[in-house]
Amino acid sequence: MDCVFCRIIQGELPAKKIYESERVIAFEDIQKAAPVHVLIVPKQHIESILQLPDDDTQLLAELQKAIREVAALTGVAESGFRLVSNKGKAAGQTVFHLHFHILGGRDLELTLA
Ligand code: IU
Repeated sequence: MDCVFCRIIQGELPAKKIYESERVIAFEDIQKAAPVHVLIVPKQHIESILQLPDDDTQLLAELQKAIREVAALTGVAESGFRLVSNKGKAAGQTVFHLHFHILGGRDLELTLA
């Protein structure tokens, strides 16, 4: 298996876990870009947001719940946070296993790109 997030999910590589449900895991980004920088990741290998099935309502609900729980657990639910998912190299995607960045804990720049 050459997917680094699949290896984290299998427990083969370490990560600081923040939250877990049946089909979703959230762990701290290894190279934090903000005081709070957590990745929300489906356990199933899905390459990007475009491969996320829109009829998998359980997974969609678990992802939404993970966003809410991680925001609460890390204290950014009130202070504010940014939610980002990069799709493709040109957008900066470096790990080709779908993930959502939650960034917060400081004032973020207003620019989106
Ligand atoms: P991107 O959107 O694909 O660029 O985000 C990948 C993120 O995964 C990036 O912020 C890395 O720091 C992070 N990461 C990680 O947390 N642990 C790892 O072992 C590897 C990358 I490789």
